[in-house]
Amino acid sequence: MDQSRIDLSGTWFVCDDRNEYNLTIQIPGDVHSALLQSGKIPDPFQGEQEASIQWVGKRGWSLWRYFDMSAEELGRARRWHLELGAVDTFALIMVNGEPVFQSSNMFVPVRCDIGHLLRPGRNTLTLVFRSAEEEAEMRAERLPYPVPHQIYPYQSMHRNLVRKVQCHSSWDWGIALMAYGIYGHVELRPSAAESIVNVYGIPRKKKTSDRTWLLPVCVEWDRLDRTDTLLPPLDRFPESPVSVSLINPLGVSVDCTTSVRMEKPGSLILCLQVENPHLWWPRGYGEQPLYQVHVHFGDEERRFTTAFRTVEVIHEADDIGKTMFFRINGRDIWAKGSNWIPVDAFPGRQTPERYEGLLLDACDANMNMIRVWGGGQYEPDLFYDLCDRLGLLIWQDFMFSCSLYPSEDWFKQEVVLEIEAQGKRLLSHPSIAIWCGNNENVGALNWYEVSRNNRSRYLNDYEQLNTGVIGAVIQSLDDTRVFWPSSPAAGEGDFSDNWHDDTSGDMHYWSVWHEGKSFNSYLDVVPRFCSEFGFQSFPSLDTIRSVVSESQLNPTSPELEHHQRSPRGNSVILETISRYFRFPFQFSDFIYISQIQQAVAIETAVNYWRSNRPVCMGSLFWQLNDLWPVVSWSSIEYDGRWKLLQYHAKRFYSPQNMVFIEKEGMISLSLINDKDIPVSGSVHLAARNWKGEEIWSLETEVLVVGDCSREIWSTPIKKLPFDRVEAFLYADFIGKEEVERAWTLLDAYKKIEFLQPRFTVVRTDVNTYTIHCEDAPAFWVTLESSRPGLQPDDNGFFMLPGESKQIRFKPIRGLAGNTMKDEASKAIAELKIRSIIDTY
Ligand code: BMA
Repeated sequence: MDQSRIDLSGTWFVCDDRNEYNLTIQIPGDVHSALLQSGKIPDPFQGEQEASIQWVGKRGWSLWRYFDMSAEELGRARRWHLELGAVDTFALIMVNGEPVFQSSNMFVPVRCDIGHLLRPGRNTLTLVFRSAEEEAEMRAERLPYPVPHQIYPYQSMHRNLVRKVQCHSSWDWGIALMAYGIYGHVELRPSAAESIVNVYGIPRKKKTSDRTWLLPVCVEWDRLDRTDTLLPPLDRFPESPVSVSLINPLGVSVDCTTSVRMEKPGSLILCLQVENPHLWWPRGYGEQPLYQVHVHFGDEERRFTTAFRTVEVIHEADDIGKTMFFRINGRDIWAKGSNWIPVDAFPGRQTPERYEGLLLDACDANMNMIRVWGGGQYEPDLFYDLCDRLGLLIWQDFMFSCSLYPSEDWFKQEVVLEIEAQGKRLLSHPSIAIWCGNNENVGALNWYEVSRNNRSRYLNDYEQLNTGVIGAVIQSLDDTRVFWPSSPAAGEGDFSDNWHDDTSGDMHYWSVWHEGKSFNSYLDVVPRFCSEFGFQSFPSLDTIRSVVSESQLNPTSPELEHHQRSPRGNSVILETISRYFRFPFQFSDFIYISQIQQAVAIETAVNYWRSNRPVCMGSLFWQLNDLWPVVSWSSIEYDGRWKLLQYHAKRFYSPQNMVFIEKEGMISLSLINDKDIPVSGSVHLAARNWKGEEIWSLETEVLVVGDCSREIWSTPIKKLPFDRVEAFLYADFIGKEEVERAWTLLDAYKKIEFLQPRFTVVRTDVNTYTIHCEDAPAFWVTLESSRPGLQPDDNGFFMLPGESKQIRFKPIRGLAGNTMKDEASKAIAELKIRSIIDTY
């Protein structure tokens, strides 16, 4: 932080409006965390205690702190701006008892001049919060007609009427925790009479040249005398009041020509012309060189980071419908990733370590895109900085989800400020590939009786807000990216059902989970881009034990059922297990099978859709993370532990792999190549029986060019010289490239008489083991260590008899990151190893 700023984070005071609770609170942070830390509320994650904390969201809370300023310090600046990253949500901000600002949208950062109220000596900054829940109720009463939203068992009502993280009010994987707090930066910034408010810009390639780029840097400032709204005429500045330098990834200033365009009073654009910059690529496609822009305005300096790349969303008519895929620097990208929800239900626990941990985990699983889902939050700068650095593309929703929204003026005004603020904050990030209006709000038009009965009224409201405000504002700020109307959507101006129609745009394919269809029905569709599809599993026994009592270790116990928020969730999991697997009677086996099942479901979809490149060009499964310990669709548990799905994702998203597809009586093998170099070599394709004896095989030569998927073998299943239930198939690639092995079972798993493999486990280093498999092939080999905080670097894998594999246990990233740092050096006392036969 710049030396002259005064940091106001740290210990504050908090009390409720009945004066029953008086305590300290860490800011940035939230009231629930403070109450929990001082023992005033029970842990809402535990058992069914969520109910007993709901009162917190219904009260008003005041947060305050004192800070001292000397006369000398005060005299240093004409103005002092109070800057708060996010105020959640309705707070009257007061300085020394005088009101200065009323916040009403947590997505609009606060910046207000409080200089005139500061005095030498002690100053008091107070935020008087009123209940967002009550405000929402009041707004609902004032509406001319109802504006419904989705409702879950624990629910804070009318969340769609307040601009606050929508899932604070609960979700089908989320606890109801209506947070209050101050997040992000909390500081007092000395400002000159004129000072910078915003700097931002994203490079674009000059149309007439291959090597020349333009980087328009927008600089906005305000001035002391707010009544003097007119900027002095341009000739007052013989030269621009602003200067800009561009620093390349090596830290060297880049020579570039600059032109200046005055925009309107208080803003100008400095356009840099840059020759032949290093290009930024998504991970797996190239490097991520980042450039720094330094803006000087008087004595003030502001910086931002950006990069040079082009991004296109190719949405063109073809024989099927209309494509949807991302083209970066002219290269078509197969987007592999997942959906992101807020890191924690307690905003105060959304630490940098956890952001970094989750994003590195996404990278480790070969993802190249993350969708910031519209029911959550615009993430802090750190998230976007990390994505820029790691080459993770971002699908950025605006924060509207699963609901209808009002389109009255007061609401639209709040939204205009929000989109302007977030657009300017985020648009310089090269990782953001698309702006998307909302999550599933088109579908929501059909979810409620009122909107079904009066579709045109609600559709009109939807359009006014979505296209008329959200789209219009972001497009006025950023003409380099597409504004995609909604997810899912067939395209602009289309309000049809993209849950079932796979011909155009992005699809949410939920028929397997929500409609109970078989895993095979993932093969009934070839989405052009699947931005959501998911299947739930139970988290690990350690995670479950951390929130339910020992007597409740059963999927349908009251405490564990409370941690299942999808109304039919457990029924779907249990019913699906009984369709595919032998029913596990041990609780730990049940968890294990539920995770295999989830991994198989998502893998079935991804394998098929990747093999259908270029018709399908992306899959983002639902969902990467959890914000409390819960049964959900996530691939990573609340504490950062990987479920089997995340390990499978590492394999099914690997840049070069082979996949078996069984469809309409045929079995085929495809090789997928997302790299730009050809894969050539041979493939050993074989069938083995349950003892592991090879009973059939063939060798075939393959050549698959870059950015391509090709079927390399196929046959009617009936023509295989063995019965489905007798053997399984696997394929190994022999050649220079590292292509993942493929394997598949040919019958419902429950019909198969697996045999017991014999494992020998040898410790080769502190927590590194060599696992050797004998006697029989082993399916979904899974290791569990007695040391919480450590997890294996591979899991849920397949082994042939005679094969060995080295596994290293590493500290779980993120939540456990800091506390568990030295875990890796402590030896694991007990190592459990299992494969599917152990559940028989
Ligand atoms: C999707 C999401 C979420 C939801 C998930 C599971 O469609 O957009 O709203 O949590 O399904 O039902």
